[in-house]
Amino acid sequence: MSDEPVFAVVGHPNKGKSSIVSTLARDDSVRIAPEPGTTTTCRRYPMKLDGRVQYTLVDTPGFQRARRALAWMRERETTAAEHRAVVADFVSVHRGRGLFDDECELLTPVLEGAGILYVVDGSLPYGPEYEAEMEILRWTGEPSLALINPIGAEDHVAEWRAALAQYFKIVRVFDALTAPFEKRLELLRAFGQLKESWRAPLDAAVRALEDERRRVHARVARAIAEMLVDMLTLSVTRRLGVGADPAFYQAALERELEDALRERERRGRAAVEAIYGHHRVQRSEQDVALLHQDLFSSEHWYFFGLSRRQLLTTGAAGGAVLGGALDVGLGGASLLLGTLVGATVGGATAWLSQGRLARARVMNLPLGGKLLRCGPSRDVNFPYVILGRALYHHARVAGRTHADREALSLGAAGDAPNWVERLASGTREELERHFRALRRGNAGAAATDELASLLEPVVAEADAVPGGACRWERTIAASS
Ligand SMILES: Nc1nc2c(ncn2[C@@H]2O[C@H](COP(=O)(O)OP(=O)(O)OP(=O)(O)O)[C@@H](O)[C@H]2O)c(=O)[nH]1
Ligand SMILES: [Mg+2]
Repeated sequence: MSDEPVFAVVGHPNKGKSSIVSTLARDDSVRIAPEPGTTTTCRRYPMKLDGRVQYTLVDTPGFQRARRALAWMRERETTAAEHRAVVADFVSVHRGRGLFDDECELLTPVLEGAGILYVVDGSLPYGPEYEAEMEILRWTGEPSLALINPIGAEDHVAEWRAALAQYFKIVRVFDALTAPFEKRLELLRAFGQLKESWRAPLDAAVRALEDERRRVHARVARAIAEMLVDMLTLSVTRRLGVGADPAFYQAALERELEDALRERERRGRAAVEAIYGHHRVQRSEQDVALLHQDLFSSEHWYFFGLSRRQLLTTGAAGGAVLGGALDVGLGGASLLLGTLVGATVGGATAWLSQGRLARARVMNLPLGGKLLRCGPSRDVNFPYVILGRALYHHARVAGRTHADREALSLGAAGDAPNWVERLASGTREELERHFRALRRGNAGAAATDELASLLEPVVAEADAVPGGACRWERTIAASS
């Protein structure tokens, strides 16, 4: 086989083998469940980055009858030099015959040259029943490392270390569910110590992951910047008939704006999760609410899709243009209308300013009405609420392993301001300048670019807190 590092994750059932595969392969499609016996066949999970497979993890079923399997092997034991051949015989004799299916399945990738990652639960006491498993693995002669994955609250790590050290050169504690990024890299470096030819590819994998993390921060910053610009410039409109009372429609329009903002925010959340390779996150988050403010702009007259101001501008350019604009608005059937208004354009400007043109009827249809606009939000705090929520979400996602299948609960809205308070004062001033520009309606591509580069170090910092997002949460809990 090639020298691409391949590791078989093996052990007793239900000790977090699949969780480790999921976290290290960064793949949230790996099946993980509280019941033992979840994984029944081997499956390879290549970790691809920069267009190539950096390393591969093989998920395996747990040992079921390790003692009986070892007894069979011992009966055929001659010298240590033959151990591996006896294990290979065991697999070829028992494959597909029912009794030792799981043992055959999990030993196959090891006999094909995969490194062994032996997983135990450090929250349960050590017991001799594991010795047969470790002995069989030792007989294969493949490079191996033991991982103590503490699933529960009790701490039996010391006794596990003492036992494992007799079988494995390298023993590490690794919490599959919460291991922060740095800890994952550290483990990959340890894998590189197992076999000389794996060192270089695993060092390269670590570097590739570090480089990618920086690119990820830039992409997250951009996703948040795009969402901010969209949400801060979002408005909804409704065309009302000439006699309609706008007050009657305001509540519905406000709800429409809130729904549109929430939808935009949800898309932003999913985009950030996807950047980190999380495609199946169930998220619960309090909906963003509009702050109390004057969301409704004064009513405009509309005239076939053009605001009064547009019409006035167009009208000033001459009757032909106004006639043309109407043709665009009405399609071919408006020839009559175009001529009609084109001819009277001198008076149209005056008509428009009084809303009279909108009231005019052609073939019994009104020519226009009132345009009611809700949004964008002008509240000075609103951008910080959105940003705070986004940074909080990001830190939680950045610190999340792919083995974590719990719903992502983003807690109370009160968490968000803490995140903004952490911003350096210089950054806050710069942000305020951008938010002011957005309130003035300056939302071009350059605005998004600038905002994205301003947010990049903020995003990176949230990810670099030792202990990951969980530490941040504890700080938030303590300070609130
Ligand atoms: N709290 C906690 N739970 C974990 C950890 N690792 C695994 N679990 C949980 O333990 C259960 C079993 O995890 P799996 O990864 O499916 O274990 P497995 O060894 O692959 O199990 P089988 O395929 O059935 O042999 C799941 O409910 C996991 O969420 C951990 O580090 N901490
Ligand atoms: Mg499994």
